[in-house]
Amino acid sequence: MTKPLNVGMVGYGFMGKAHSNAWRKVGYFFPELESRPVLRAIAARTADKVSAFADVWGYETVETDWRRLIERDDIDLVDICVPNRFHKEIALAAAGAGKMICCEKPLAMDGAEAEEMVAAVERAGTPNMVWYNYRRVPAITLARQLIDEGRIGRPYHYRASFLQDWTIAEDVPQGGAALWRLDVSAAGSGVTGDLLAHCIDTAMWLNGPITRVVAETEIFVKERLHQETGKVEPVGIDDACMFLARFENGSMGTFESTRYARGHKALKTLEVNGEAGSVFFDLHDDQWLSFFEYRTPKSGEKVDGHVTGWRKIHVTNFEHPYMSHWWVPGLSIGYEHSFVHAAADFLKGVETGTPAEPTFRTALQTQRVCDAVLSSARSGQWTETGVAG
Ligand code: SOE
Repeated sequence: MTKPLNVGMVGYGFMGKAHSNAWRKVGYFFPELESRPVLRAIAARTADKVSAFADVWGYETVETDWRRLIERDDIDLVDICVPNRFHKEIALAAAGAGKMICCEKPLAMDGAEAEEMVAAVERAGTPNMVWYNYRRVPAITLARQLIDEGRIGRPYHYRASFLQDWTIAEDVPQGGAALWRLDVSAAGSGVTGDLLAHCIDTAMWLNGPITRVVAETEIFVKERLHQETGKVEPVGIDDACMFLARFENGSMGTFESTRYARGHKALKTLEVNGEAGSVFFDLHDDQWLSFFEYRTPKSGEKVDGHVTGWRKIHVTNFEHPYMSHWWVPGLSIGYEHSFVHAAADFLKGVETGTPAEPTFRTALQTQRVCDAVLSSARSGQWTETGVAG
């Protein structure tokens, strides 16, 4: 027996597409779920643009004020896909109306806002999730499985990077439709909240709480034309950020992100080195997980040094996370599927009562680390994150 679950989307940009696609496809590939998402309504300010998006994706109705969408009795779930500065207001209203909420990352502009959002959803007792989609790339989920199985042993190092190059030109404006990520008043921060937040979420999921950080940030282009004011204005976001981290489990981390790495479009990598093995992932090669397994030779055993090496696992077998829902072994999936998996896990969480991660409360921890990173970059000091296991 299936039952409809009415989705009300707020926003229709790049993430609006990714989420709409996920709600549309999840029932086809995870037919065991009871809930069948229905694209009931979408809200955005510009009537002709939101109507055009609704036609393409099959939304039944359109609102030009998100408040109207939240007031409607025929909406069960509000999906927030608008610039970060609007997340809190929409989430508080949606929680007040008792709706389920899925919010695009980062949860908020900063930790203080995120705390209010956590309090609101927990008061309302309404299911909630933040779309940190990379946890659900099967190769990354497999990395978590290998770590949980003890295959890398005691972790020593965590290394993460997220490199892009799309803001190098000085004449790229800030603010407005596609470029709000460059406007600090809309985004809250630059690469820290936009890109490193992904790396931090994945890192804490794989390797536990980050307790202290020391960071450096840089703004390479100091002024840009602001599309909304029409004036050249100071740039307030971090163009690049690097930080060192200490994890509660005693391991050390390095994190780097920039939008000025010429040639790199979305080079997201992670590596964990442990006493017994290592894992390495690269988003440009996202069906693969590299795994090195060290085995202490038994006494008298000859070590086959000439065949010792990294194993590259093609994460497409039915035994691999999520893959039994797709094609047959050897055939790959990609970026969009991480959102379908998030939608599936969310719905499963609603059905079983075990919430899908990251909830707003879990995503607040990522927000706290981001705050500590930005604060450390200002002070030049090691900074406690306040995050504990
Ligand atoms: C920025 O370019 C961006 O689109 C992020 O906002 C996404 O979260 C990331 O997954 C890809 O890059």
